[in-house]
Amino acid sequence: MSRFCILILLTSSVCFGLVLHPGPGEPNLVTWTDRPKDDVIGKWYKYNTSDPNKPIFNASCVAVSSNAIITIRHQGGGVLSNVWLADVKYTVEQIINAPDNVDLRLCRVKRTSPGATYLQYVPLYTQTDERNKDIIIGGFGKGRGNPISDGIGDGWSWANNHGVLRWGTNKILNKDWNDIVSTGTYDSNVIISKFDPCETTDYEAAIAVYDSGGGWFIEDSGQWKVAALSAYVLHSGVSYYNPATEQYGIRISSYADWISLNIPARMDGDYSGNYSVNLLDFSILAGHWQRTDCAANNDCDGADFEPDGDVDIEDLIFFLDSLVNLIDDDASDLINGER
Ligand SMILES: [Ca+2]
Ligand SMILES: [Ca+2]
Ligand SMILES: [Ca+2]
Ligand SMILES: [Ca+2]
Repeated sequence: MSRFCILILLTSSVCFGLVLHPGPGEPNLVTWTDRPKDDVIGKWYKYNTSDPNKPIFNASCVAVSSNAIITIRHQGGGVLSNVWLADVKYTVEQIINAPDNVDLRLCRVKRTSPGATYLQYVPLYTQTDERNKDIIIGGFGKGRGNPISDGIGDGWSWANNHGVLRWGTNKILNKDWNDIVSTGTYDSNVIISKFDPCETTDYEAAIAVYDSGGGWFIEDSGQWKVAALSAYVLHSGVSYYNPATEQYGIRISSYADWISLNIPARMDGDYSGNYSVNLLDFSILAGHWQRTDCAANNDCDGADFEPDGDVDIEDLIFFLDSLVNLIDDDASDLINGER
C-alpha cells in the first residue's frame, strides 16, 4: 500500500498545536532560549467571504523575508486573508503557489495598521542532510488534552486550546522513505519525524490541527533555519506515542530555490512596504534615528539599510538617494511622455 492510501484511509483531516507530554516534556519558554524567535511564527486567518470582518483562524505560517511568509495550501484562504506575527496584523496581498501541486505557498504581506511592514524572519534550510537531525517545532495549533488508551494505542487527545504559540522538539527519522506524499490534491516532498515517549527528545512534540504551516527548524552555524512546514499526521484528534506515529513536514530544501526566486523584492527606502517612498518612510527612519541596537531588532524596520546595526547619517543619505532616484525616474518618464 502506498503512503497515499495510508494518509487518506486514516486521516479525516490533513490540517493539523503542538501536543507535548506533561511533566518533563513541558518547556519553560523563559529559560529555554536556544530556539527560534517567537516572532517568526504567525497565525493564519483565512479570508471569510460571507463575513470579511470575521476571518477564520485555521493554520500557522513562517516568515521568510522582511515582507513574506510561507505556509501550506490545504487550509485555504486567498488574498485578503490575515496573518498575525508578534501580535501585529498583516494582510496577504499576493499569493504565489508552488508549482506542480506542491502543498506550499509564498505570500507577500503588508501591515494592516500604519507602520513598517518589516518582519522578523528565518533563513531557509537548503541542505538535504535532514535525516537524524534534531529539530524544534513551533505552531499555533491545538494542545494536549486527556490521556487516551484505545485499540490503536496510547496517546493524548487534542484539546481545544489553539491560538497559543507552542514550541517543542523532535528528531528527523534516520531512515530511507518515499519522499513524496500525495493527499489526492497535493504532491509534496516531505521529511518525517515520529511522536515517541516523552524521554526521546527534551520536549518531544506532535503536531495537531492548526499547526499546519508552522515550522520545523534545524540549527545550522548558530542560526535556526526553517527545514519543513507542519503538514500531515496519520490520526485526527489524537497524537499516539505508543506505538510511536509518524508526522510529515513539507521539505523546504526541495523548494528553497523556488522560494528564494519568488521572494518579492522591496523598493529601496520603502520601509512601510507600500511600494512607494515618501514621508511615511522618512518618519519610520526618523523614529529609529541614532539607535545602535538594530542588529537585534529587525534592522530597525529596514531603516538600517546596510545593515551595520545603527541608524545614522549613512542611512539617511541612502534614504534620500532612494527618494531622489524615484524623483529622477518620474522626471525622465515625464520627459519621455510616459506619464
Ligand atoms: Ca521522535
Ligand atoms: Ca513606503
Ligand atoms: Ca546603518
Ligand atoms: Ca553606520
